[in-house]
Amino acid sequence: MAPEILIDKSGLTAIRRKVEREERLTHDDGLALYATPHVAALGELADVVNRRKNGLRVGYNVNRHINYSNLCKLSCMFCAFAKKRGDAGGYEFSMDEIMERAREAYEAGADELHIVGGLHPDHPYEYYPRLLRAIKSRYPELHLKGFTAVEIDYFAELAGKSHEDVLRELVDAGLGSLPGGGAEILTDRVWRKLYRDKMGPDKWIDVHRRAHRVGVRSNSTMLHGHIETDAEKVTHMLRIRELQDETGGFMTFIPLRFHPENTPIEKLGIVHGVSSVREIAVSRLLLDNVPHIKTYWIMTGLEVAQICLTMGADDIDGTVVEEKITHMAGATTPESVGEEELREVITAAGRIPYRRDTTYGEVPYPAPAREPRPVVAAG
Ligand code: V47
Repeated sequence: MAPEILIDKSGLTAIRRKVEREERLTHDDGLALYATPHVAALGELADVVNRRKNGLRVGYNVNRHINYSNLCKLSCMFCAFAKKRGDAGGYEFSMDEIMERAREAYEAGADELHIVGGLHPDHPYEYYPRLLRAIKSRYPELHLKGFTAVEIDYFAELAGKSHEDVLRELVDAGLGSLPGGGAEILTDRVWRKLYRDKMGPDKWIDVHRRAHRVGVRSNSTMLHGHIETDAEKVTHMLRIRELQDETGGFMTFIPLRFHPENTPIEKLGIVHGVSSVREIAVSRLLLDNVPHIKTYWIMTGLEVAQICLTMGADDIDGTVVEEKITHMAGATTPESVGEEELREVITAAGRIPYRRDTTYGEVPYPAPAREPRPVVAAG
């Protein structure tokens, strides 16, 4: 036995060799990455891969989330956001309220709106292209990253159209890309236990495949810290890697830290910060074909997100401004952070901040001031 194997306390020597040779990691390697108690060694290895891909640059964007309504036909076990009509805490923004948020974002210099909501019980399909068109015609500067695969599938059902036709119509109305939500854990066991009335793993993958084929790029996520096993997380990531080999359409992967408060599985509690670091490092090592790994500070806190930047992540999401999905589930982070603070967090981690657009193009910093545009009533 080689001497270094004898002192391989982290269990990572064989994987380190593969990383040096830029060899693809296997499912078993993924299990070893989860098994090692040496998170610092794991993070160092992920940082090697990240620097190879992205150097020292870390992206952030100036964005705003618009969660247009939390009325939802589904009842997922991990969700505190969804409400039925008449429930306390249920809400839906009017078109004018949405336009007011778009105006604020535009005037604050944002480059992106992140638009997602529940599966609304009453809106007809036509509501969604109308919403995009209203925003995009007034604020063409804003990239509209909107609607998870779950919403796209619902719209196709409402419209009686194919996913491709719905995606093309939404792009025509102003859609720029799809966010990565709704993936949860892409295994049938977790699907059956936690989100069985929502689209399953095969369909989530298929909607993204179809989006990529019609030229719509997307993100990918993984909800961790509930009932999933390490093996299921590895399977989840390898499914994303497989689709990426086929289409190349994913821009980034984002581990999402489960927040349990006000959910039916509240008693599970919340995972510690070190889990967020591990998910970043493991995903950077396994997802060799996904260009970016994002630490979503809303769910980890800025302090843990900063550490993630030294252990595999090259993106910290954005300014966000208003966030409901995690905050209704007990998040204690602020809902908003300033651009300057994001740059400071990145710089203090020894990295070079760059302001990016949704598709990872560089945006000039500081951005030129924008002229206010008067609000007109939306149709
Ligand atoms: O789809 C739901 C998850 C997702 C909880 O693409 C929860 O750039 C934690 O996808 N605790 C929405 N998570 C968020 C999302 C996202 C966020 C930021 C950036 C991007 C991107 C995508 O949040 C949902 C679901 O997977 N979620 N409930 C909860 N209690």
